[in-house]
Amino acid sequence: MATEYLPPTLEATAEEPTLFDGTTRLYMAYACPFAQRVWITRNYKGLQDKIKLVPLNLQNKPAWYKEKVYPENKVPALEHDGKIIGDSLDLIKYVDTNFEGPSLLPNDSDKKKFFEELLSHTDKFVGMLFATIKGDSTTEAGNAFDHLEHALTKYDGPFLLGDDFSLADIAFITFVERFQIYLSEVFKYDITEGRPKLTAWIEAVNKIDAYTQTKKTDPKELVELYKKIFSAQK
Ligand SMILES: N[C@@H](CCC(=O)N[C@@H](CS)C(=O)NCC(=O)O)C(=O)O
Repeated sequence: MATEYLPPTLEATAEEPTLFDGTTRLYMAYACPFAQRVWITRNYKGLQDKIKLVPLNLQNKPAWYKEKVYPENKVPALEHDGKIIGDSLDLIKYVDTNFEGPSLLPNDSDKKKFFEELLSHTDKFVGMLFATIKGDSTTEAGNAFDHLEHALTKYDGPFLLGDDFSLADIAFITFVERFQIYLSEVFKYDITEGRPKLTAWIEAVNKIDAYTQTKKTDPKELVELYKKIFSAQK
């Protein structure tokens, strides 16, 4: 897969696009783990020419985004067929179902059921990871990664639903990417130690171009950002 040209991030002064002109746009931020889920899905399905990336500076967003595009003022949001759809977990399913390209969900009904179970666990998983930033222990994050290690035994990997990369992997990897770095930098904690399935999963996902092309996390910036979020919440 050729490396895609990534458009520049829009600041507050950026002119608004000609909204609802038939162009499908993914409003996102390169550093956002939620938006990255949809970005990976788009890439995997080969939709680089069909879904245009519109990266926003979250610290300095253009006013038209909240006023005319997405009143929740969050990313990701997708402009498609004259409407706006938000929320990353809804969006990865929407993109998989409503666009061409290889399917990211199995036909197998047991796997589909397990997929829904995994999806319903993602918020808790993410909450447990973020608890580490607020506290001074890795216990909760460790429990979250143990859960993932256990989930990977269900179909014996390498991916969460077995042999094939799917939306389930996409839902988790963007947070695993960040917390693998954060926990290593701040706590010298290696999430792969004692977790062979998780180790193999991370390796397998890192062979998927659609994912590696979205990996933009800079360790120093990440640690600074997460520490800032924590001090703002204190
Ligand atoms: N539940 C939403 C969460 C999206 C979210 O929180 N996005 C963050 C960026 S990573 C955001 O846009 N925050 C508002 C802001 O930073 O102004 C989803 O899954 O899409």
